[in-house]
Amino acid sequence: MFFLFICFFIRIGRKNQTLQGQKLIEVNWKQKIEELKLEIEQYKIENASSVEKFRIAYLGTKGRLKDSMSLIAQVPSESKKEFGLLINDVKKMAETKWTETKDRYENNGEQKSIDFDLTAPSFQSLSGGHHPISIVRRRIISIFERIGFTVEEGPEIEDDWHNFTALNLPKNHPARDMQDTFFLTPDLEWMLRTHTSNVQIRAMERNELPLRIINPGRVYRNETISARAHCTFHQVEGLYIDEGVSFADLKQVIYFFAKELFGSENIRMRPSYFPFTEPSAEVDVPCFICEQKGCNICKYTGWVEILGCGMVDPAVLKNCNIDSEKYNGFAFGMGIERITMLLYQIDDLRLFWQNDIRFLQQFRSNS
Ligand code: 2NL
Repeated sequence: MFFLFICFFIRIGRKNQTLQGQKLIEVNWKQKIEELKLEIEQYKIENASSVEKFRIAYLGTKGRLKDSMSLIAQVPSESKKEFGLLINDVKKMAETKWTETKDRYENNGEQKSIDFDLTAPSFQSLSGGHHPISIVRRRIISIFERIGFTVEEGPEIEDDWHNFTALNLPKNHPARDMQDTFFLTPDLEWMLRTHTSNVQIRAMERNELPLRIINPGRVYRNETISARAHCTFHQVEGLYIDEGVSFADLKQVIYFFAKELFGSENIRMRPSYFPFTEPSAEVDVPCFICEQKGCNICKYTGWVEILGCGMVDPAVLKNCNIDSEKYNGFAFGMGIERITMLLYQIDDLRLFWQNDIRFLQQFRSNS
């Protein structure tokens, strides 16, 4: 009996011992977390480098918080939840302290010491601009659009029919010699177009009349490059086909164009020759380089040519299956380079191709 009594007391004692031990550990982990919390609160962050030091010390992979997590092994299971909540709070607190101080020091604090004049003028941004040929092409197009012409484009590689034959320039016709052509095939069937008239032939072949089109584009001629000539250049041609179109209509369109582009109707029309128009004319404007006193640009005539035009030859209409008894019309063509040179007083055509920024930037403000 006595033995049992003793045993009973020993058991109670042990139980008390373990209870006391558990309490000890509990106090221990709670205390550790409280200490860590206090430490974090009191940590002084005074510059950007201590922000990083703080992060490594407390939030890093080998930091104090990670370390404290391992305490969980010693925490009795009924307190594990409480432990989790507590350590999470401390972690959140450390993270807030870190992000807030990081923002403060990295965005403002340390930059104040950077030697930079905030009042200095900003760097000039480089704005692009259009090439002078594009500026003038767009101006020409917009003038004709205002009187009902629509833009149409076509191929730069063309066959004999659309570039020559349909335009009243049959094979072996001497007028073909006026245009030195880049042929692409030995049978001379394919070539780089020598003018944009090919687009107009293609438009007329569609037989949707009346027709009022403007055709800008790049054209090619086998010429030696000089200040006045280039093997690649740009044209704008126009075509108007309807019933009862007269030369007076052509003249009015040209007057309107001259007034809009050059600001004056003071133009001169001279009789001329083109294989595809009859009658034909060339249009001159007063030489504004020398103010008609005479210079080598106007070849001492006081006038410079800006375009060629005429009434479309009935043979051309027939080639496109248009009834030339019912329909007629006019056509005109101009070189964009030539007009640009006149408008901006440029004396060397090669400047358009050299892409020299000192030349191009003079046109920057224009659209
Ligand atoms: C010039 C002269 C011209 C035409 C082009 C044309 C087109 C067809 C029918 C008749 Cl489809 N004519 N185009 C007419 C007269 C002159 O260009 O000096 N160009 C730079």
